[in-house]
Amino acid sequence: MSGESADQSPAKKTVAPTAQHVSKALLKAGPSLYQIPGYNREAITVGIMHIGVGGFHRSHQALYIDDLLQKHNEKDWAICGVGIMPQDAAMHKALSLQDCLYTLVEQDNNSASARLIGSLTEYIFGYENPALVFERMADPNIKIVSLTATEGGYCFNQSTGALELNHPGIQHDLKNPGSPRTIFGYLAGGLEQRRRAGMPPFTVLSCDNLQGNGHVIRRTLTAFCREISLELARFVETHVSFPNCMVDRITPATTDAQRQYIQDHYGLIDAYPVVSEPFKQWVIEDHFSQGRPPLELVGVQFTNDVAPYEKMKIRLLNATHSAMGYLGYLCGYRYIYEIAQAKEFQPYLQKLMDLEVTPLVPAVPGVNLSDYKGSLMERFSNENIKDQALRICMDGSSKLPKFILPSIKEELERGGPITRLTLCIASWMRFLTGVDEDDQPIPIDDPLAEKLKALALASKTDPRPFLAMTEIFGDLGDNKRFVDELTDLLESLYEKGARATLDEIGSLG
Ligand code: CS2
Repeated sequence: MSGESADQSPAKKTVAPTAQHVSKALLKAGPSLYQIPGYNREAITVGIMHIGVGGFHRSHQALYIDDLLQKHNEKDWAICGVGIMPQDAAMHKALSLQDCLYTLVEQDNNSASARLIGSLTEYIFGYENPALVFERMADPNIKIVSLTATEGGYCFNQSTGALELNHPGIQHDLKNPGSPRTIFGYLAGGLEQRRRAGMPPFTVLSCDNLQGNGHVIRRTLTAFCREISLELARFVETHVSFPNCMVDRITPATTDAQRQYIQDHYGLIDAYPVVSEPFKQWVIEDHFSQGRPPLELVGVQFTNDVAPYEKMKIRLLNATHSAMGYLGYLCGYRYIYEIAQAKEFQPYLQKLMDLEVTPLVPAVPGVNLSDYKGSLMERFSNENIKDQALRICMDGSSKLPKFILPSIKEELERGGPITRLTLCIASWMRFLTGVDEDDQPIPIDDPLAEKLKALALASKTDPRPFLAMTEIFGDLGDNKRFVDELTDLLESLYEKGARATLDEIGSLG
């Protein structure tokens, strides 16, 4: 990652012991500069299978479960991690060598703490060994299959909400049920085994940033199962619980600089550590047909309706992230903290949240929205986690239809302001041309990268060809007010540049 620095100050420099590889052998030595699991990992049972073990799962859900094991002796909820993508090979290798242990460093502006997390006790590389995933899914002790499949992993049409049956991954899974490539093939296969065996199904818990993530996976999975058998679809619709939940913890992609920092400061050689901010939040709807871990003991909030929490988080945190990512990158910044701290960005971001998003967010029980937005700006400004602008800019084709476009639509319906939200779309389109204002290449990381780039280049200051992607924009391309505002902002970005456009929009009342 360009611009990486091995110095992850401000943690005080400590003299670490001779560095050792992370593995269960370290647990015998007891705590050191870092904490270790204080429970017997041999005596705990897997109760959760998690598909999509990346940085976020390991800084969030796996930590909550580790806390339960650590402080409340809850022995039934260890996690079996599953990777289903070819790129999960690196995680598989690291966790196999490390007895599934890894280092989590929580870092704020004044302190850092490291801990070896032990709640993940198995990891299966489903991409190479799908049969083993199915075998484990038939274990009656596994009561929950949770997911972090990214916003794009749910394969639905952004404007209709329906499962994209023509998606290559979905087509593959329907034709090759024994070796799936998507969450759908795994979930359907696992649930079908249980149905045939007369076993109760596991709960499916989506932990992705989608409004109504439980509703989304229920709808899309049922549609997928309908292609296999009506009995299975009916079983899924009637017997499987799909709680909605809101998840939150900013977790940058793991870098070599972090690996070095952990080795230098804690004496740990970890192939796949994770560094995150100290803040974490999880709000879940409480319907789990097969029971659940008592997560309320470790700070998780249970509620009957998670919708207001999700809307607040996705429309404020994730949307502001996107607004910072594209425009910030075009202005030459590479880290989110630099953008959040930049004086010229603050009025833009504040007004985006206050004027264009806050009016759409319903009252959230126990939350003061001004305080919430203040805490977001503080979290974004945390310079020690070095969250990458390019991490935020990944997969815009599936993130922006969830984070930004719904707010534009709702504002258009109520005749409210959209300029600042629309600047995020304009910046994305400018970003997608693949070349910045200094003629340097911009890396585009999106499954639709080629198509997006071609259309962004064909559009330039006339957004109509780009907006014709109705699978992303729905009918927004027919809205004259939106198209006019987007055209003006694109003209400004191309003619005056990113910084001048930011100044102009930031100074609007
Ligand atoms: C980010 C999220 O991917 C993104 O664009 O906004 O990963 C964000 O960091 C998390 O949702 C924070 O909980």
